[in-house]
Amino acid sequence: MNIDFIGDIHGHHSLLEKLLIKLEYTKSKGCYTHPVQKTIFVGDIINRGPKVRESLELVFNMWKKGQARCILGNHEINFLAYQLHQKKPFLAAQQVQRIEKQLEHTLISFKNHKKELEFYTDWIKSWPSVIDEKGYRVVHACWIQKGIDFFKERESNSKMTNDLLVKLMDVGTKEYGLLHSLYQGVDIPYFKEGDNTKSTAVRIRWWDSMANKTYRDMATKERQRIPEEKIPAHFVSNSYQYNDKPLLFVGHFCLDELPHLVSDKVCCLDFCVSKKGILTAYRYLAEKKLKAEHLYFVHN
Ligand SMILES: [Mn+2]
Repeated sequence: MNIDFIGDIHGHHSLLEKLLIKLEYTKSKGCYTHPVQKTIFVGDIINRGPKVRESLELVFNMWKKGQARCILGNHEINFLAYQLHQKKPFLAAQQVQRIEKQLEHTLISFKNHKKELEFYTDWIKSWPSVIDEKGYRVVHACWIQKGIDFFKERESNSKMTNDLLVKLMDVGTKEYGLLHSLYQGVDIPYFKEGDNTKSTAVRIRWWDSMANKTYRDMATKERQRIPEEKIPAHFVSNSYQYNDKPLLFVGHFCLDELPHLVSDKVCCLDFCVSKKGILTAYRYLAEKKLKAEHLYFVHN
């Protein structure tokens, strides 16, 4: 099946429309469709941007028509946890504070639309964490088999449960660790020169080999600020490098550069819509190896 994979939208509704038009979708009765392509959104539809409610509405209309599917991003997980917390408090005060800051634009967007907020909350709960098909896979940030298996089993009925949400937000549980890797990626600590008491974490381009690489080589962003220090051997041997498997589509990383392929097998679709106003898609035509000419993007 031919699919257009679309990166993190974060409430940038007009950029999403611009991208769909570039990909030759047509709008009829409020819904964008394509005669040949299906659409998969890689998570993080909400937060940050100016039109969260409109973005959800657009994606929902495509979903309802059978045109599109979505997976959950870290922002949707936090959103669902927050919505549950409103009914049955379970989050720590610090977590609430952090999530409320993230949700600022989403809550403004739904201020006078409480019923819609409930409706979309229920719908988002039905999104899976993972799509695993014959020729392609989709996860928000990182493919770690142990975590993938866990979420696939828990979501076999395709619905995020309140019980699982509570565990996912509970620092220290196995579920929390798995959530972090799948939805946030892989962070590797390093110690600043002359201070071996406090470590800083560098989020890495986990899909690459770490052999003979420095922290700066592997960092997902702000590379000039990351030391050119070699990554210690014990991290290298625990590599997450993704090779020789179905193509994998992720979002999340808010990469610094202009859209490009980060590897032959892994396609990151997040080149930071909220900071740079770039929204990215990949047109998959059942190829076995990613092709640079299948990347499409629009900007403000
Ligand atoms: Mn994300």
